[in-house]
Amino acid sequence: MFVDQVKIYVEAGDGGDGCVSFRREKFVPQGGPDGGDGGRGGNIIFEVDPQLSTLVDLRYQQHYVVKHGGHGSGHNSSGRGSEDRVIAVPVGTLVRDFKTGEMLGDLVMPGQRMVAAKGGKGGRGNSRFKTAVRQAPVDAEPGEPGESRWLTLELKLLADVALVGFPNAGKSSLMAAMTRANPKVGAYPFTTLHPNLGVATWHDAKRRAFHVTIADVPGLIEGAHEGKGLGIRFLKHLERTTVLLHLVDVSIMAMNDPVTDFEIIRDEMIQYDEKMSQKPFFVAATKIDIVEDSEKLNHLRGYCEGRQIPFFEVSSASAVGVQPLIRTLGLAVVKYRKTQATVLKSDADEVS
Ligand SMILES: Nc1nc2c(ncn2[C@@H]2O[C@H](COP(=O)(O)OP(=O)(O)OP(=O)(O)O)[C@@H](O)[C@H]2O)c(=O)[nH]1
Ligand SMILES: [Mg+2]
Repeated sequence: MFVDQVKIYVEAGDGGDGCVSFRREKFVPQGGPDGGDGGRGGNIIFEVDPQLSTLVDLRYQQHYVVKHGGHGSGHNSSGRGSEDRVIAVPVGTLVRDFKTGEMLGDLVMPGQRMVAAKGGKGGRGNSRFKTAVRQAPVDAEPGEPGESRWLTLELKLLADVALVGFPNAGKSSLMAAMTRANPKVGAYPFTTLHPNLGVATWHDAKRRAFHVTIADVPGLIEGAHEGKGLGIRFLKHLERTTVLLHLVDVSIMAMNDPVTDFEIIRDEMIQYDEKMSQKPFFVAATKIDIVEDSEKLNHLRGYCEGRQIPFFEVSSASAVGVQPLIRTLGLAVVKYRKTQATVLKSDADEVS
């Protein structure tokens, strides 16, 4: 099951209480204070696990509570700290405070961690309160309470390339041809009900391997931005992809004019979010192994050439055109990553 929004409760451990105790030994009259400190309460931590692609595990478990740190005891023994609880989340998880809506974190890098609720410090035992003039303090601190709150987690996929198009355009088939992913393919609309992720690999002239993450998004239809079909729910996953690859069926299976198909999808995305118009995008004509007369293909090619839109022809069935497409997408993504790195660097320069 694909789940991209959950609400969870996190409660970190309270710190253990400090202890009030005095040394009692047969030949040591009036032994001083020896109450130990409480242990710290464990934190609740989110950690990005690149293997995950949904928040489904958090749908089934909603409450995360860490137990308190151990209390201090006599003989100056400190309480044990309680262990942190680590919750694995997928790449692209946004964390918000449920009550205030405040954005607390954006977890984008594999292995990245964020403290979701901080454990309380242990209280000090009475041996810490001894001074020259107070030889027998009877005070000790209680442990600090651990942080607790309700959080909303929202997944917005972070893929380099998203495959977009009408149902049946051939998105999942191309995904299967480009990556090791094995999405469901079917000769009926809306075979794909949630986004799938896969990784395509290509090599540059020096045989260095590059990886490009690809998202196969459920088919869009006219009115998607208003919720038609599978609608808006999945359009949000396109917000954070770098490159959009429009797939347009030009084969004998296609019902409509390919240029109209392309324009409808492009329009839907821009109506959903104006920023989509700024993303680099490519067009690929699909299923070219079953093109009978080339009218549709030529029409789409002419349209793209006239507008300087990078245009490709592919067949997932025969793998024609797939490798050059991966390479071009890869180069576009690498170029984008470089500009991002420069942007980040110039930000850093400004700060320093
Ligand atoms: N001959 C041929 N058939 C293809 C090719 N690509 C896809 N098809 C067929 O087209 C139909 C739809 O393919 P899918 O890959 O499921 O299309 P989709 O865009 O993922 O569809 P939805 O998930 O419903 O949006 C299936 O019957 C595929 O077998 C191709 O390159 N050549
Ligand atoms: Mg599909």
